[in-house]
Amino acid sequence: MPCMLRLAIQKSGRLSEDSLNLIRECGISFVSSSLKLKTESTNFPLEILYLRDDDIPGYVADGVADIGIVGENVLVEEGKQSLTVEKLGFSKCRLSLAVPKTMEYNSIQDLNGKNIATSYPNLLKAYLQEQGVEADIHTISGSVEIAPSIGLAEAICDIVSSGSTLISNGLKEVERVFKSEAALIANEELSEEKREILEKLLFRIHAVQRARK
Ligand code: PRT
Ligand code: ZN
Repeated sequence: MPCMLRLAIQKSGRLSEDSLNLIRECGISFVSSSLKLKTESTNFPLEILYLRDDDIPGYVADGVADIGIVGENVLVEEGKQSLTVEKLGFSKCRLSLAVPKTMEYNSIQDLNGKNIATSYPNLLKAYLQEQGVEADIHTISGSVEIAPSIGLAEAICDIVSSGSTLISNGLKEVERVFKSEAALIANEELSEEKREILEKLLFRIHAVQRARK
């Protein structure tokens, strides 16, 4: 069997369409179906695996997939930033701290002793430490924006892009913790053959990026 590079992308979510478009714009053809978990390109030695975004860094680190496309927020939260090959320029967003719009807020020190809900405890912890703030981090996996209104937390730390979700939940953005975009990641011990395929893929990605500018 010819050597193939295995790419992990998000199955369905905010990264999926732009990830697939990038591969297609590289001239790589494949048939994708929402029911399939795996597909092979018909004109390039690439196999695509469709996964939950949170699983992508781990799969690439373990070599189950050779390369992947994932948000830097997930990558750094999982402590896998060393896998980064390069940033891809889409799915831009930020991880921000937000408080109820009625709360008086002057500086990050106002969060001392507060209870903060987030799905990104590691990124938040590092930021608070750097700022010299001691707060209680409450980790929840979703619907973080409603935590203050149901009395679960006094502040939140969540992904923001337009800011409209915060506004519609009566919150205001007060600090930017982390800036994120999609990144291409790779296993650190690729075989010579796979490394050569990755180089070819990168060559095409760079051409696509130049053409987009
Ligand atoms: O099912 P799976 O686990 O694969 O997906 P997921 O639900 O965990 O992730 P998904 O698809 O929501 O996001 C994938 C990645 O897209 C994230 O990890 C980020 O890198 C990036 N991204 C870009 C965003 C956003 N923009 C974004 N706006 N991720 C989430 N949001 C959410 C945010 O959590 C909040 O609920 O959108 C809301 C805020 O949006 P605004 O525009 O109202 O500010
Ligand atoms: Zn996820």
